[in-house]
Amino acid sequence: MRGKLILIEGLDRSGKSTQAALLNQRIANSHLIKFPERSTPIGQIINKYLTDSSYDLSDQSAHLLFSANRWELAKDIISKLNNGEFVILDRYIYSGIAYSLAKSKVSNSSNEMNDYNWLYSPDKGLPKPDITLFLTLDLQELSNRKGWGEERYELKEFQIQVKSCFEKILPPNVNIINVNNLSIEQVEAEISIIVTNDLTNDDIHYFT
Ligand code: FDM
Ligand code: MG
Repeated sequence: MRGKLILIEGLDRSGKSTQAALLNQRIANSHLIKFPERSTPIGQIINKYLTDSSYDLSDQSAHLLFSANRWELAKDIISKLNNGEFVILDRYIYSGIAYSLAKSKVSNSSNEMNDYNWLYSPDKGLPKPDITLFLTLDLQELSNRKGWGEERYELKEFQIQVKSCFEKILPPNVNIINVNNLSIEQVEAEISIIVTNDLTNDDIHYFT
């Protein structure tokens, strides 16, 4: 039996990485992959872009690099799944589309960055998660959360755009969890129910 591909997407400060790590601990035989994966050749460029504000890339280049970073790991993900291992993803293509789209809303950027099909097409062919969860926060709570960091995109105003872009682009079968008033344990329990209810066995799916 192949392993399952489980994606946890979410707003910054929603507890996404905490939940991805907890789920990874709970499932025997699973691997956690966080995107961007900063250690690869392309990941190193992305890391520089995110952490060094003087290192500028065109918006299109940055977008394509995030997708290329997923392609760097695609083979590895597929082979793990075929080996019966689970793979938990912390961010994936929906972050790719939502953040780029959000950029186009805050600056007068080019047509491509505002074009869903253009943004989506480099990810076509990547393995598609069996289960996608999206952790969201109310706008008010998003504004109240502390801990915005130093990296590119870690600005409250930009995050509000990101939320609205995620809401536009997420497909209907995504499991949305509003974490506003929930403890870490409560979110963990909700995720656990969704994941265990959804373990049918079929072939790996791909984005088309
Ligand atoms: N990000 C992440 C993107 O802009 N596009 C992508 O495809 C992905 C995967 O990178 F601001 C952004 C989202 C976030 C930044 O992510 C770094 P982490 O989760 O904070 O490391
Ligand atoms: Mg971050």
